[in-house]
Amino acid sequence: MSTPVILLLSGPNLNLLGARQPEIYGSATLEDHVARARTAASDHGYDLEHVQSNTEAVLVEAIHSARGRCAAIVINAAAFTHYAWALNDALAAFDGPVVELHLSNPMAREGWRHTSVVTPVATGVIAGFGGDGYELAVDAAVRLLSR
Ligand code: CA2
Repeated sequence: MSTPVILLLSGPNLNLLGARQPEIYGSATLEDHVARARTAASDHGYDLEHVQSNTEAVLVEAIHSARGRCAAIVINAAAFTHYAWALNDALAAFDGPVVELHLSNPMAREGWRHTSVVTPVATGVIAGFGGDGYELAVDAAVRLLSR
């Protein structure tokens, strides 16, 4: 049997992590976070696929391609979190657990970040734990899958 896959999705500008705004998002790069998530997945017997895009359509296509193929999705949709309803529709058509992830705690920030179009179709949310959130989100997905 093939190794089950967790899909990690990263939204716009997360490719800039480590280069700007370390006071909010930390100094680690996205590659550092993905490596931590991959190790956490591997520790539980899962492969981790990662897709980062600054384009909403690419993320929608990645969610479609996960249907029937990936066990769970972990998604940090970045600013798309707050308005990209096409992500909501695509995630609603995915059968497995969906863990919404944020480095910061959007609810403790500006008002426009308090709306998430991902939360209504997420199984749960990990937010505000910085880079640790990548391990926590993968662990949460694995726990949900073992229920
Ligand atoms: O806290 C998170 O993980 C966010 O998803 C990050 C998004 C933000 O829009 C969400 O409200 C919360 C922003 C990611 C952009 O990251 C940058 C990194 C370096 C320089 C500029 C932006």
